[in-house]
Amino acid sequence: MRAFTTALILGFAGCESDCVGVGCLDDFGAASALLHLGATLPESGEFPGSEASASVSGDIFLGAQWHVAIRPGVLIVGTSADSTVRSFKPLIGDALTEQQAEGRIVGEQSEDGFGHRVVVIDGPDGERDLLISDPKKSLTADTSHNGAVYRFQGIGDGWTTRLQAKDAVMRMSGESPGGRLGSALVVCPDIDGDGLSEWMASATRDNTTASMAGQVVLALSADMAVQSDQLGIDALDTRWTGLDIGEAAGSSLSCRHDLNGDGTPDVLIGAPYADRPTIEDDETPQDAAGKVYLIYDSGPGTPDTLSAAADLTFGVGDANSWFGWSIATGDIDGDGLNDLAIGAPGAESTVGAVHIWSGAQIQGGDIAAPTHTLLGVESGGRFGWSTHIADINGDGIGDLLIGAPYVNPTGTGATYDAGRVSIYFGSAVAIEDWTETQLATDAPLMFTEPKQYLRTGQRIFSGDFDGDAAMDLVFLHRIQAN
Ligand SMILES: [Ca+2]
Ligand SMILES: [Ca+2]
Ligand SMILES: [Ca+2]
Ligand SMILES: [Ca+2]
Repeated sequence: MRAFTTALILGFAGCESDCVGVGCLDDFGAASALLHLGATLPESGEFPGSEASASVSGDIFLGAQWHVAIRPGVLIVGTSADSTVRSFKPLIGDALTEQQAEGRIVGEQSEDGFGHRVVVIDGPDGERDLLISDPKKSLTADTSHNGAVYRFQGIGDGWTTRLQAKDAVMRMSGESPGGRLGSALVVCPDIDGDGLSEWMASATRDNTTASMAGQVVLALSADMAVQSDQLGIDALDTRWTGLDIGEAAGSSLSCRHDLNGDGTPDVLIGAPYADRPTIEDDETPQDAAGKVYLIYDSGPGTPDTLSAAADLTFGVGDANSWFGWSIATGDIDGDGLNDLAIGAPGAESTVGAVHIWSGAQIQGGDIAAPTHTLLGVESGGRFGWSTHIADINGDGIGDLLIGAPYVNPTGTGATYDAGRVSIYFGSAVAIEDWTETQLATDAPLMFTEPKQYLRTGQRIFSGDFDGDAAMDLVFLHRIQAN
């Protein structure tokens, strides 16, 4: 079956560009989302990125910046370039094109960026709802790019009709022009205690406290229940702003897991462009060293700055590390405590690094140095661009996936920006006792294919497509525009 699907997928992307190497990005302006069932993954070795259980590919109108949600038998794909979200129902072996979408939702205006993020959330009625962000939403002509988040009822497991943005049961808009609410969007398990999930969104260019400092709102289910269906972010009290000019707080968000052991999920907010003193030089802030804020008590609150609200602030590395570009949580050493991995793709002159804090160390409170650090290999590879934790082999322990989408495995133009995903299977070994496996290429399993501009690892999505214990993956690749 695998050989068959590989032939299909390679057949689709088979037309070769005349352009080779640096400067050919425009030739690869389309995208393909490749589904890999967890149960089909090998335990070790190198696995070509193009081998897939199923795929969805688009043309240049859909652009290359897709966002994907995985549900049982369903892939939901947001393509902000054409301001559309599509629902697909691929069978194993299928290589679908965008024309084969069963359902669609189109944004309010074609120049919007509707579909920038798509995430599924449990609805109050037991159905699953769909949240869609549009950071380029402009409310009026003179308030451009406030951004917005929409909620659609009951279609989180797919749909078969054509819907419009106005069919949403809720639209929340950003507070400041140019702030771009919906730059990131995630769902949190219940925090406020009513049994319903929350969601969290960022406006990374928000100017409320300082220019481009960013703002994050936590939309608690209890608060949302008393709001109108058209509201602004300022209707909600649980939100935080960056304090420093240009820190872009909310570039990454996470609220999936409890880190301090009180049973309530905790909030992590990345600000990769934040300036921060390094350990070596504790006086002078280093440009874009990056920070991650951890907030434990994120229940109903009042608007505050992140610096004041954070219980812990993480930061490792020098100027331009972009620490906090990516964040993942989960128990990767099987001790029952959730662990934290933070990507710094700019570290070591864009080689990139991922720093890991064990749950035990976080609960101890001394987080100045990480428990363990994994390093990229190639200059410019940007290891840590994506960081993801999901149990893909179904053994009950979280597995760590790290993308380095700008890796060039041969150093020639033909493999420029081919990219790589390094996969570290979680094991019942304490993180501080991990062996010297510190380089991206020491990972037991790697996904890579030597093909220019594929950018394997630029975005990693997980979810349960086939309903077994192992989580399934979707990797997003750039492909040639046709
Ligand atoms: Ca709740
Ligand atoms: Ca907690
Ligand atoms: Ca752990
Ligand atoms: Ca596992």
